[in-house]
Amino acid sequence: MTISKSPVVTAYLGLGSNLASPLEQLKSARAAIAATVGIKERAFSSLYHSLPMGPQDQPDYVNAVMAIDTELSVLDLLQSLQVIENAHGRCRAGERWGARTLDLDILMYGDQQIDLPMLTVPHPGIAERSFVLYPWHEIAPELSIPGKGQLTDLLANCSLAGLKRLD
Ligand code: A4P
Ligand code: MG
Repeated sequence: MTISKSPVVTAYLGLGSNLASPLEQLKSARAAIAATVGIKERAFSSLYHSLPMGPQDQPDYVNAVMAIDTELSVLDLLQSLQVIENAHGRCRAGERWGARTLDLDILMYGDQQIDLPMLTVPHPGIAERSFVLYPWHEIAPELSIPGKGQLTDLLANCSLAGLKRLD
């Protein structure tokens, strides 16, 4: 009997935090993601300071984008990321787009377009979010996003909106 290996897919993840030492949250999340069985880190962007999108009565955010190679199915990847969010004190009772210790979004998973009740990929907010597009472009300047076009073109149409690179 041959046991076939799961195919390896390149995926991109958005990381964000605006509570409880955001810089440390992102560094710790990066380590936890890279240590997950079935995930290998390919690249990690600079860290960026961003103004809050959504309710304005919350602290500024730190954001970054990570590229991974993964053998996990997209739903297993989502579940692993939610386990890591929870381990970082993520509380889901608050308002939409409210403050959070850690938010991990699947921006893209190979060339797949997924529309399920619990998962939309590519992430629907990409085109309007400078805190996603700028760090992402830093690590994947040639990327084409399924259903959305070239990352470079999305970036050209998105203002910085107060985004600042931290390192
Ligand atoms: N879900 C659907 N698609 C995805 C995906 N591609 N990746 C579902 C991850 N999750 C996805 O998410 C709610 C549900 O979305 C999950 O259970 C999953 O099944 P959540 O993280 O619990 O809730 P949320 O984050 O408050 O909602 P939402 O609409 O996903 O918000 P976003 O898009 O994550 O935005 N401002 C700055 N400057 N920087 C930020 O990072 N982030 C947010 C949250 C608001 N303002 C921000 C930032
Ligand atoms: Mg989210």
